[in-house]
Amino acid sequence: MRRAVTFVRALLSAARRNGVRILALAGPLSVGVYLAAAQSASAACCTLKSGASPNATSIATLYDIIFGMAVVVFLGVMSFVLYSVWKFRAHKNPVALQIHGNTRLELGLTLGAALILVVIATVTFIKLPSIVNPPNSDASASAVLSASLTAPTPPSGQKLTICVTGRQFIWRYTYGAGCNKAAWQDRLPYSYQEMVVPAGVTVDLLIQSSDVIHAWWIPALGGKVDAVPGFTTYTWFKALHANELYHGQCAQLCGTEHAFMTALVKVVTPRQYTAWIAQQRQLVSQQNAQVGQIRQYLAKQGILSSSGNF
Ligand SMILES: [Cu+2]
Repeated sequence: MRRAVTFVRALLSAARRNGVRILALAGPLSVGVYLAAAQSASAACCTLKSGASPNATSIATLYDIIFGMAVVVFLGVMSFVLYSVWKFRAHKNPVALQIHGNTRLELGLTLGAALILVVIATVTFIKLPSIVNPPNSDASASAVLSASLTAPTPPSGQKLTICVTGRQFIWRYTYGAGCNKAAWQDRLPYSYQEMVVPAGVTVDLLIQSSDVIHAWWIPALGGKVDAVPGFTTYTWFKALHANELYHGQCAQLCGTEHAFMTALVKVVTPRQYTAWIAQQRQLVSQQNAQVGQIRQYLAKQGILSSSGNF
C-alpha cells in the first residue's frame, strides 16, 4: 500500500513538473463542460414536459412533487452517512460502539416512511381526475366537434375523435367519430406519421394496432398508452397553443425498425384545421379515383381480375 502511494506521489510530482497534470485535468473537464452544455443533455432534465395539454401539466406537477420529496430524502440520507463517516472515523473511535435496537429510532423511521407514502398517495388522488378526465373544448372550436359516448368524454360530451393505428413501423390517424367502425365506407380523412389537430379542442384518441404491440407517446401531450392488437385503448389531450409541433416516438419495442416509428402532432387553429380536413378529404377521394382508374386499366389489360385480384 505504502509503495503504491509513493509511486502515485512520484507520478504526480513528475506530472506537475511537466504541466501534464493540468492538461490531464483540462482534457476531461472541457469534454465534460462541452457535453453538459449540449442542448440535448438538458432536454430531459430534470422534469417532464408540461404546458402543452392539461393532463401533461398535471402529470408533470405530480412528478415534481414526488421528485422534490425524493431529493430531500436523498440529501438527508447522504448527509447523515457522510456525517457518520466523519464523526465516527476509525482513528477517533478505534472500537466500534455496539448498539442493539433503538425503539424510538425504528418507530420514527417507520412512521416517517409511512407518512411519505400517505403524502404521495394523497397528491396522486388529488391530481388523478385532471389526468384521467378530459375537460371541455373551447367554445371557439365548435365547428370541428362531434359527440360520441366512447370514453373518455368531457362534461359537454363534445370532442374530436381520432383513431390512432400503430403498425410496423408507422402511425396512421383517421379523423372523425366512427373512425373505429366504418372508416373506409365513410371515407373518413386520414394521414400518416403527422397528426393535425386544432388548438383548444379536447381530442379523444382511440388507439389500436394492426399487428404487434406498439405504444403511443407524445411526452408534451400526456402519458403513453399501449396499442394492443384486438383491443382499443383510450387517451385524450387538449393542445392549448396553435402553431406548435410536438414530437413523439413509439414507446414499445415493436420490431427491427422500432426506432424509426416516430410521431408528430401539429397544432393549428380550428379554422386551419377545418380547411386542412377538407383538403385531406379531397386528396383522399382524388387518390381513390386514380386507384379506380388504374384498376380498370389493369382489368382491361387482363392483368387484374374484376374482383381486384392479380
Ligand atoms: Cu411500434
